Amino acid sequence: MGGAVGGAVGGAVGVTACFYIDECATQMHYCQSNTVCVNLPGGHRCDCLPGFIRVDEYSCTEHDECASSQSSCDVNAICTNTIRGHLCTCKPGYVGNGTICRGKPL
Ligand SMILES: [Ca+2]
Repeated sequence: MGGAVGGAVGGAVGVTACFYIDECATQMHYCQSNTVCVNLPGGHRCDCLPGFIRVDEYSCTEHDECASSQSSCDVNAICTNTIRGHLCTCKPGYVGNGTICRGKPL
C-alpha cells in the first residue's frame, strides 16, 4: 500500500484549479459490497477484501467453494458457503463430520 498522491495531472490543459476529490471519503464511488475503496489521483478503484474474488470493476464476491466444487464435503454432505471458508454438514440420514458422512445404521 502507500504511494505518493499529489502533483499535477499531465496533459490537463485548461484546468485552472487542480485538486483531488476523495471519492472514497465522500461516498461518491460505486464500490459494491466486499470491496475497499482506494482513492487515486483523478479517480478511485475498488479492491477486493482479503479472501474475496473479483466479479467486476466495482464488486467482489466471497469465494464460493461449494459452487466451484472445491469444497472438502462428502458427497452425502450439504455444503454451505461461508466467509473465508465453507461448512459441510451431513445430509439427513447420514452421520459424520461433514468431510466424511456415512449412512446411519437402521
Ligand atoms: Ca467461502
